[in-house]
Amino acid sequence: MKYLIPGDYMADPCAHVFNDKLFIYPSHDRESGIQENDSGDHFDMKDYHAFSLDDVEKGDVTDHGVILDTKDIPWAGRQLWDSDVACKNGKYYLYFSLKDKNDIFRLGVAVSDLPQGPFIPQNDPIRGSYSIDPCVFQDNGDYFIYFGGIWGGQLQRYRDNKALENGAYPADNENAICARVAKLSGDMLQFAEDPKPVVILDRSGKPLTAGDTERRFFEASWMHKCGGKYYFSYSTGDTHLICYATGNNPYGPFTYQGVILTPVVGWTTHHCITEYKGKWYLFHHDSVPSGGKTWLRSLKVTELKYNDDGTIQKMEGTQ
Ligand code: FUB
Repeated sequence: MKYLIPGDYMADPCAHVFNDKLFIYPSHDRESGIQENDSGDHFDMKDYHAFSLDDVEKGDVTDHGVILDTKDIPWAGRQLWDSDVACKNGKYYLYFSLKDKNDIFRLGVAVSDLPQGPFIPQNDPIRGSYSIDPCVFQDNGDYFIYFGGIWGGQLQRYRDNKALENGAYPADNENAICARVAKLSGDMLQFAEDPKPVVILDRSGKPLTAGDTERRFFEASWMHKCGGKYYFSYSTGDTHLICYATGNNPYGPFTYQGVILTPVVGWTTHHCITEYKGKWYLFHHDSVPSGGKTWLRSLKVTELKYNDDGTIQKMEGTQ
């Protein structure tokens, strides 16, 4: 596994091929001095950079500089977390997680004519959006947005897309909280429908339970398609695994398959899976270069391999 941007702290990668180049859009970690806590207040990021490269194994990474800054987002409170970028009809859409002025996480959109930005934010968050970690996936001309994260990501505060008076976690034997998915509107700026739960089933067809912390969803949704199968991958958060589940359409349900990446150094683990020039890659982060500081993470990449039956070969996070 190789560090991609040794000169700065970057995390939560999403990578996409635009105009034959590979573009990476990470979160930009910084030292804020904020005490570490379970709400993630110490992840106090303020801007994003875009990076591009032509060759994952040997090439130089170009830093395109700041592409969006919280000071330019009219509704911004604090904490610019994970993002994703999609392209439609020659325009680029950056989807991001940010707390509003009431300290509630929302999803925002910013638009650019170029993949390297800069991106101009919309005046308001996506209507009806909540929680964190957007991932946008294009399938047969439709665009789907996946999102959500429990604990500091606030997903436990919502049921049926409505805010609860008091956030609540299900009991261990109840169904786990699910990520959400919604089709995007034609202009890419709003949900086109009410978000639906991304249900993950075990091999016997039962939804994973909240107590099944080694397999249930926590945050960091990613969707990719390979060989006609839909792969929903995600972090288990407090058990520090990247896992995946497969299905036969973008909404699921998905059946749990296994672990892609064992725990890395650092608390969070977050990834994306992208094909470039005929190879599949896993991009992710760890906290080795910062000496284990959980809020100062560095981007890594490694080749991802499938077995003949479409299952993904497990990788060691400490490699
Ligand atoms: O970077 C802040 C948060 O940490 C992300 O939104 C989560 O997925 C976790 O990586």
